[in-house]
Amino acid sequence: MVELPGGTFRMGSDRFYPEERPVLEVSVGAFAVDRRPVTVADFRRFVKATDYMTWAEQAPEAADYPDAQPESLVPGSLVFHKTRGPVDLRDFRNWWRWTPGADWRHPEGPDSNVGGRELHPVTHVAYGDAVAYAEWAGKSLPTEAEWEYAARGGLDGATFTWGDDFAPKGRLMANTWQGEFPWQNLRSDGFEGTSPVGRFPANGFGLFDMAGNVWEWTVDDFAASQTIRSPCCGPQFVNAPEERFPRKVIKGGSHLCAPNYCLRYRPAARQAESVDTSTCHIGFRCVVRSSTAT
Ligand SMILES: [Cu+2]
Repeated sequence: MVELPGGTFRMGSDRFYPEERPVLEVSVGAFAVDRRPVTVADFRRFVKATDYMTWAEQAPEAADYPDAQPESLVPGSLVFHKTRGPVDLRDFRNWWRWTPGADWRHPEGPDSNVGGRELHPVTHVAYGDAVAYAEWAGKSLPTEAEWEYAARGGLDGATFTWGDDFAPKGRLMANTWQGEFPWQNLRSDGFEGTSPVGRFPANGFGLFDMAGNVWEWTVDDFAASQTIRSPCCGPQFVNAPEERFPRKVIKGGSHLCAPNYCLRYRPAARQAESVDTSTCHIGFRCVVRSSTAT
């Protein structure tokens, strides 16, 4: 982990999506943060030690999903599928598929596995799975402010975690989507899906993958007052007031974020995700708050 002193910074951005506004001055206390997202190997150690079963590995309760078809009340998770050509970007069902048998060990479904991906971020973890891991590790999940403060790496107000230029000297600094989402992945960064953690340059605080690769869970509830006019590459379940599961803020963007659709590989970017949702592009990292001032 990396120890960060507390500090005050400008959180949010007024240059991109409405849910990032307004820019506010925010202070955070001292804390330590994982240098990298939690990997498949890390998560495997946790599961071995505790026999933990993730949300995706358990059948959803019918009572929680009154509108669901019985055949969809089976263990599973959301998997991204590249389309054959351009599609209506307003309907995420064009590229997200509820996939029975998809889970952290089977990221593309029951016939897939994580062979060769032990050092990739763990995916298909719902919010409760991330909390359970953090508790086991003696850590916590970050608040949104802690996460954004860490992601900015000391560059106050910069667009990206590394500065204002997306590709300084032509170098790609994070695992994002190049090409036209969701059908053309040019792989200019070398990866179509997730990438091993730490493959791209660290930010000013020595933290890896604070942009792109996978979205990361935070403990903050997504403020109900904020409207979402620009749905992300992610499944954007805007729950009704009687929602059964609260929505949390996720941060950082993912390997699915593309400029033509979702320019969210930025520290200010944020999305709402229902706590019961797991996907192939959401993971997490942990923090430890300093309990006493010295
Ligand atoms: Cu996105």
